[in-house]
Amino acid sequence: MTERTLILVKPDGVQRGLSGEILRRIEAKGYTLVAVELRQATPELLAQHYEEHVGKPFYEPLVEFMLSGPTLAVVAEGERVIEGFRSLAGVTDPTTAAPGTIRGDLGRQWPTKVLQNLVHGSDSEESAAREIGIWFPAL
Ligand code: IDP
Ligand code: MG
Repeated sequence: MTERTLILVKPDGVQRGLSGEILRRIEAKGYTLVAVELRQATPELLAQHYEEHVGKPFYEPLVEFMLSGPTLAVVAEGERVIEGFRSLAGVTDPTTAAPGTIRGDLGRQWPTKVLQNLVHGSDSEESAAREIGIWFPAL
């Protein structure tokens, strides 16, 4: 079934000039870009986006990190793209993410309280619908 997912190139990826490389990998895999927009997040938007993490020990540093610069918000479409992009991204911790993945090839641990891991990808159909609604209400 063709589906859509919400992908973010987080501020570390945009600041490091990796937006193009990350979009290239999404397109090279065969997914279609539906929307791409450079946005500055706000605390309100992040509280919605990271609803499930509010109150966790890494939540405050996560918000501070996500406010540190612009984010590239992307909607991509394709067969099983939700699962497929999570696979392209690699596991959450960039130190242990497999080589060949975005986080594994391009990310590493920095001396901060939050894992700066370049990208976000929706983790389920429900999350994708909710997150696309937050970042791209017109879609
Ligand atoms: P995901 O991005 O791989 O889905 P989540 O568990 O949803 O990972 O966490 C959201 C984001 O919060 C992560 O991408 C990472 O930036 C940060 N994060 C998650 N767990 C930790 C942690 O244990 N320490 C520091 N930062 C974390
Ligand atoms: Mg997540």
